[in-house]
Amino acid sequence: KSPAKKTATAPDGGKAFRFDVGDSKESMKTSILNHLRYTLARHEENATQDEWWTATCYAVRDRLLDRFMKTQAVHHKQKVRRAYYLSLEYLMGRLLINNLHNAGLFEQTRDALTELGQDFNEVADEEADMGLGNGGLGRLAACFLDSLATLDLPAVGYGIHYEFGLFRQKFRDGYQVELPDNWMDKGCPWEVMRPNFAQEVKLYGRVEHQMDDKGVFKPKWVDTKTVEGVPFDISIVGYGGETVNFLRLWGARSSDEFDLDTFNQGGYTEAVHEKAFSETITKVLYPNDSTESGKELRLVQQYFFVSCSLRDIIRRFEANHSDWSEFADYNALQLNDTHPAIAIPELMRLLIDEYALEWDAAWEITRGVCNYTNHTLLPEALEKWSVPLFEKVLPRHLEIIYEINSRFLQGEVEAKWPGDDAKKSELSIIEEGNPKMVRMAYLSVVGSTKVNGVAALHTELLKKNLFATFHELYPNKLINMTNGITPRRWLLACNPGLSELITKEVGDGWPKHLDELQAISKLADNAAFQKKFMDIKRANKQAFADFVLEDSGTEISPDAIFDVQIKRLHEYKRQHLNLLHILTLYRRLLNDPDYEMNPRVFIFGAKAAPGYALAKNIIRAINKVAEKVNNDSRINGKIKIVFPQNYRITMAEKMIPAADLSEQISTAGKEASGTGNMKLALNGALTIGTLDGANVEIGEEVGDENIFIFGNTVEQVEAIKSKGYNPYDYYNSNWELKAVIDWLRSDYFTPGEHDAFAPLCSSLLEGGDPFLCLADYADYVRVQEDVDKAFSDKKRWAKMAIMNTARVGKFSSDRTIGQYAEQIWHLKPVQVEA
Ligand code: B1N
Repeated sequence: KSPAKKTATAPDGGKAFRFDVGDSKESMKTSILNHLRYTLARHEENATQDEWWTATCYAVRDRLLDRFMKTQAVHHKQKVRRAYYLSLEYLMGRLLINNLHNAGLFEQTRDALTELGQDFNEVADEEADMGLGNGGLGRLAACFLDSLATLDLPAVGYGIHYEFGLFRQKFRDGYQVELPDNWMDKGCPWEVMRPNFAQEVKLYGRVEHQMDDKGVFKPKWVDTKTVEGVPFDISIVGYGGETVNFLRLWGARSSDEFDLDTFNQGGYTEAVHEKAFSETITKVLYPNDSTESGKELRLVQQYFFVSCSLRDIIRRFEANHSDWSEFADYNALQLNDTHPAIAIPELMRLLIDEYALEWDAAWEITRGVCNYTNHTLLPEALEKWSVPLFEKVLPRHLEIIYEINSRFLQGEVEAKWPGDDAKKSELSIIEEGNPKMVRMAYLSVVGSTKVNGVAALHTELLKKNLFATFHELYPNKLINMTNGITPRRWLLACNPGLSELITKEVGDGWPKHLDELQAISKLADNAAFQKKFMDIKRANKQAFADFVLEDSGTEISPDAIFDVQIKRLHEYKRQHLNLLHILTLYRRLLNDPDYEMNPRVFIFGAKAAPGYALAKNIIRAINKVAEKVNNDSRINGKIKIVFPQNYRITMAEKMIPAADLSEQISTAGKEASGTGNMKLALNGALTIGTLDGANVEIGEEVGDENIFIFGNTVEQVEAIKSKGYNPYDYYNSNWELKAVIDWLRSDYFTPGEHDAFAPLCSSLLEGGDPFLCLADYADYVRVQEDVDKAFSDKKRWAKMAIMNTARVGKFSSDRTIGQYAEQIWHLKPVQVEA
């Protein structure tokens, strides 16, 4: 839509009509009260706490929108090059406190609310997490948005406005139960709905090849269904800076045009049914982390948001440019895993079918702008769509993919390996079989300029295994971009005590330059600093203990080791190996009441995919062992297990500052990177981990003496497997291991209920222990004893913890995004002056 006809500008330039959007405490107070009254229609005397929260968010949003409009005007005027991050997931968590910190409004707003008679923390606690992601991949996207804005990079995030985010988790009799996450039930004051930027998307139908006036057959996609995508924009404010980028999330609604057709045929009920279908597209986030199920609705979701986003990007390009040959100069796309990989054939289709470009020109543009991040080597997580499903949902895209594939195989592959049919079938985007499958990872590699892994080891494994032959063909395409985390959320906001201490020592530059934390390493031996550092840790542990007591009635002592494993529940992450260690200690304590160990609290946070039976069985096992252990007076509270329900970003923000020990115990070669490992180390937790993912690089940074490494390496895992791994070899030769597995097999933890953990136990034995828990058990238990010894030496532990915080500056997502900007996007910062 074009702008409304211009009316005369107000004589004072419009100032008189503006809200007071000043940054002072008094301005904030006025804004909050105004929003209570004029947005929420409430008098401050009877406003509820969640209304205070809403009004506060609106007051903050006003200030962000001012800067947003300024930023976008500068970007538009300077015709900047932009990066577009396409992701099916954004795990944003709460926004209020982080927006306040980043915008420089924290103290004023806190004091304003206090003076208005409100408890600031309670008001902030009203906010529901924006849980539009599963785990690490979605949280990485959220950290990247924070860094992009902080580094003044012109960027837009695109995704889906799910009505329901990741399910809410409850435990009943130890079982995980899933409930809907109605995250918008109080509304979402951060977002701005922009119906004027709506887009239409076509799906289904069939392709006709019609002759044009020049006698050339042209494809025509007909009999399609149409769905409308409406954008919801969320401002993303960078730390301290003036740049405000945005996250644009598409919600689906039925298009009038489509409804009308059906109405006209008299099909009122059918029309309403179809309308409901349209709206299901963005109803719910698929709750799978690292497992793909090939569901039609998921493909529809992917195509829906990609098509809306590409049309939006093209609209923005056309506002400033008319020459398609410039498209790649102004736009860089990043595909967050293969979930948005349909962008490759969709951009080809738009350019060829709708903008009449030739294939070669379209391909040069498409491959020139697309880049792909791989996040996993797990075969079950590699997306493949069946050809018949593709043909049904996106028939024209299937044709284009076949064409891409045939040009790739007959062109590039034939040129490199002439006459080699084995190479062609190996690299083919279409996997032969019944049915044939479209390999989205291969499509992504072929259609991208750069492909990156997310940690050094992961990238090496991509080169050696999954993409080995592609790496031969395109030796410069595969690069590494080690993941990172935003220090604003994961230290400044979540750990105010430690932040304040660090700022006192090294100044206030560290949230933007995390390497400056190095400076505290010289204090690692200083007794006074150690005391301050560990006092803060203790206070954080006490705060978490208070939360646990209130949440579940379990009492835990802040003097114990807080041993934390927080991540999605998956066999490869090996929460069950952790459980075997717990059972080992429990057994030792029962056999020998004088068994010497520091008291430990084992803390878990994890959701299992609803259809992942074994993961759910592991959750129940942990919960049932917890019930027993926590109530066993014989062990004097030496072991406690807490597993709070509904782990999410907000809970991670409580757990991470309180952690002493960070469990990063995946089977070597399976965890692409991990990012929780970085958050925990930054907050002074020591890592016990395998040489997997980013653990390797954390070890390089903090030094061997400040990390607990155990277990088989990738090479050793390969060797064990190729010899023919037999878990019984370990089970039969380690009596303690045998005892704890047999214990779990008995009904000791579920009296009267037999075989409660049969799925777990048989996966470890008869099932062949696919993730080598038994092979790593003995070394894990041994290194856990080292941990216990180290903890007994308070000075040594404090020094190690300080060294962790001091030396993990590399893992700021600012470093990661700086590398993407330089090596992939060729993107320069754009200053938006105050
Ligand atoms: O991505 C994170 C990494 O730090 C983790 O190691 C990695 O496991 C995680 C399908 C995934 N890989 N793949 C997924 C998520 C949702 C889905 O539907 C796969 N998540 C990861 C960030 O790089």
